[in-house]
Amino acid sequence: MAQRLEWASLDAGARDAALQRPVQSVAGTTRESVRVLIDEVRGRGDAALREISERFDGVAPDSFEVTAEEFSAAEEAVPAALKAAMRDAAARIECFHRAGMAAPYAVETAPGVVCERVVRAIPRVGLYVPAGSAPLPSTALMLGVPAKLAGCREVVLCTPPRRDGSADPAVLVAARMTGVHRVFKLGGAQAIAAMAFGTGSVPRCAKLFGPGNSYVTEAKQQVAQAGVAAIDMPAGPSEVLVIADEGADAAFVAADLLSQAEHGPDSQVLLLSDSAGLLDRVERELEAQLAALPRAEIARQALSRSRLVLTGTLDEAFDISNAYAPEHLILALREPRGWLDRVEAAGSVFLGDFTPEALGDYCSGTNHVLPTNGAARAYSGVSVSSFQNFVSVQGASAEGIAGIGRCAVTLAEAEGLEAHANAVRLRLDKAAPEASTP
Ligand code: HSO
Ligand code: ZN
Repeated sequence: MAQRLEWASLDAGARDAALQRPVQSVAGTTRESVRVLIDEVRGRGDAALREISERFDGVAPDSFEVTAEEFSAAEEAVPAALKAAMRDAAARIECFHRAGMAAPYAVETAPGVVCERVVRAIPRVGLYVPAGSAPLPSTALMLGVPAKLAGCREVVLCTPPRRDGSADPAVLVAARMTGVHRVFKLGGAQAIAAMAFGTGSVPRCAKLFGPGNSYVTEAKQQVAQAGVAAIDMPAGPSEVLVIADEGADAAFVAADLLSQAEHGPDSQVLLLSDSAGLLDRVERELEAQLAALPRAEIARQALSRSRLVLTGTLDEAFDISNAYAPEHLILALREPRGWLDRVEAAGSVFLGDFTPEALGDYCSGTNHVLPTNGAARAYSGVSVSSFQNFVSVQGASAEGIAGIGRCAVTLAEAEGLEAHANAVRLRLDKAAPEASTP
């Protein structure tokens, strides 16, 4: 079960160790086999995809692309209640993401000089929706909704085929609901390679999004490093950090820790509290609730590497959390909003006893594709702007260059870049002869 620690009794080394994520280093063999897979797909396209899918998924479909008939069958197969919940969630995700969209703007920085920023959708993007130990239709919503709001011309989605060669029907329904244009039954590193390089059947995408296992993550990293496709963010196993006070509900806290732990054996779970009593109660609750979980084995493995830490104060807990920069941060505190200013780095924050992470995972409206492995120090979760580029624009009139041209000439001369200076002087001669010489 979880490891109990008392922060005050740990030296610097032990504190570092307590905040260590478990082995992040990708085995050299994984790196090498991903490199080989990518090379095969780049070199031989669909033929390689067929062989690799046969090898890893046990199916080699003639066509990877999901057909209109398959979409219709999926609509039939998914229960009405699930479809309604997906529509409901999609509407709230859209509501929140629309409100955060960047607007173009223009400023006159000097008389006759106008600078603007315009927003352009990335024309073709690739989404990856995993289906490993659990298919995740919610991830299709989290990626599909902002892609659509951004206005991407073509949204491509890859999701692994099941043994019988079909795709998960709920993932297909979610994809269609958000207006994804083309879905391919492809998984793993081969799906990433296909979207990055393009094959006969899969179109080449400029940016790739979404979570996945270590092969998918490594493949995204490799295509990004090679400059072939951009990626949303570096990814690792999912993680949650809970800061709880004496008044927190131990059953709620334990349930939140377990909902993270059931994602996978490598999930990260941390609980910080200034109350030893609360930590005791949560420990008992974890045992009790774990027994009833279908994925208890997975959760138990994750919990074995998790930590319940007693801090001197809540303030100290925030210092620890900021150093760790968790993907999810739950504030099981009496005045959660009052502590928000203390949060420096986190993917997504959950305020108070009635905001479990599971709400954000599915349907509060925020995105669940978030920075892991400490990336929250410098990366943000997926939003509409993840699917857009911002292009700056400037226009100067004759009056404009007359006013600011000298500034450019002085800087150009200081840098010894005479052609730069000349490009400005020539205009100044025409626009404002009196301003062209100092
Ligand atoms: N907690 C996961 C997202 C998810 N949970 C999907 C359930 N389904 C990573 O943020
Ligand atoms: Zn989750």
